[in-house]
Amino acid sequence: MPKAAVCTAVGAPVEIMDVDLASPKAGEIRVQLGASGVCHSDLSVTNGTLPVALPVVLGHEGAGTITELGEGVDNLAVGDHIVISWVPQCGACFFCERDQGELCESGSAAAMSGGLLDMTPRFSRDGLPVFQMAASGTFTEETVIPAIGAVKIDKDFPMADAALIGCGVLTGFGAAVNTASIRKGDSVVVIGCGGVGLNTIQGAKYAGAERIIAVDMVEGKLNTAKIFGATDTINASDGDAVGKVFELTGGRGADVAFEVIGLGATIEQAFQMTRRGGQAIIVGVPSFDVTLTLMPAMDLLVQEKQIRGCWYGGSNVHTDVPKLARLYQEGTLLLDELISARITLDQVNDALANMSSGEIARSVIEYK
Ligand code: PAD
Ligand code: ZN
Repeated sequence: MPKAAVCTAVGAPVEIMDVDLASPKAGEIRVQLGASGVCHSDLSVTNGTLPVALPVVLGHEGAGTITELGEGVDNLAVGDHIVISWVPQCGACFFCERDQGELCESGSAAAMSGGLLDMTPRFSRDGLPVFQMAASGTFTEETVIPAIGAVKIDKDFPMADAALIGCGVLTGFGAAVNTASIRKGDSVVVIGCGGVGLNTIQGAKYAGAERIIAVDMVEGKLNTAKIFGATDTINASDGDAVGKVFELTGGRGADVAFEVIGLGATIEQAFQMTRRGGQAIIVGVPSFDVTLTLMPAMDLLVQEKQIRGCWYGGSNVHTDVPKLARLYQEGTLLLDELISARITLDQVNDALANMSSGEIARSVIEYK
C-alpha cells in the first residue's frame, strides 16, 4: 500500500495517505518512484486553475524503477530505470506519425482523464477510485503507468535529475528547440523564470540565440536565469517590461517571445514584445476563463506575427528524453542547478507554498 500525496478538494492542503494500487493491466508497468519534481501544474490542480477529477494523486514529473510488467510488455524489463512521460506516446497514431507525439491520440486523452489509457486509475481507497494526474501520479512511492509512457535511461543517471526531464526540461527546452524556429543570432525573451522558463532559456541558448532576455518579478530568479544563459534581465515589478524589451532589441521587438507563467496579461505582453514577422510561444497554462485580446486582425496580416501554443515542449519523448539525458551527461544541459530543495513526500505542502513565493526553481521529492 504506497503512501501518496492526494488532492482531495480545491483549496485544501494536500493529504498524505496510504492508497491501494492495483496490479498493472496489459500494456502497463508498476514503477517504484525514485524522485518527483514539484511543477507549477501541480499547484494549479490544488488551486483549481487546472480542473481535474478529484481525489487525485498529484505529480507528473517523475522517474523510477520498473518493478512489474503487465501482459504484453516486451520492450521494457523489471529493474529498468525510466523517465515517466505525462503524455504517453504510442508512436503509431495520426499525431505520433507526424512527429507530434505530444498530441498522441490515446496518450493525450488519457492525460486529461485522470486515468490510464482505458481512462480508469489504478489507485483506490476504501474501494473508491483515486485518480492519477496526467496518466502518471508521481507524488507516491509506487504507481502504475502505461508502458508507452516510460522511457528507459541509464541506471547510473541520478533519479532527481531524471525526474526533472519528465516535465520541466522536456517542456521548457522543447519550447525553444522544437516549437519555436530560433535562428542563430536571434533575440529571445522569456517571461517567467521558474523550473520551466529556466529550461526555455537554456534551450534558446542551445538553439543559437544570441540575446536572451529573462523577465521575472523575483530578483533571485533573474540571477539564476543568468546561470542558464540569460544575457539581459528585466524585473517586471519595475514596470514597462515591453518597452525595455524594445530598447534591448533595436526598437523592433524580439524574434521570439515565450510566456512561461500562464497569465493572460503576460501572454499579451509576450505578443507585444514580438517583432514583426516574429513568434510568440505560449507555454504557461492559464485558467480556462482567460481569453486573449491581441490586435486588430488587419495588423496581424501586415505584421506577420505568429502566436503558437506549446504543449509538452512539442516533444517526442521516446527520442527527446535520451537526447536530453545525453546532453546532461556531456555537460551541455544543466539539471543539478534546477534543484533548489530535496524534500520528502511529507513536505509537499511546503514545496507548493514555496513555489508561490517564487524563490524556488524546483523542489524535488526523493523516495527512499
Ligand atoms: P514556477 O512557479 O516555477 O515559475 C513561474 C515564474 O513566473 C516564477 O519565477 C514567478 O516569479 C514568475 N512570475 C509570476 N508572475 C509573474 C509576472 N506577472 N511577471 C513576471 N514573472 C512572473 O512555474 P513552472 O516554471 O513550474 O511553470 C510555469 C508555467 O508552465 C505554469 O503555468 C505551468 O503550469 C506551465 C507548464 N506548461 C506545460 C505545457 O505543456 N505547456 C508543462 C509544464 C508546465
Ligand atoms: Zn509539469
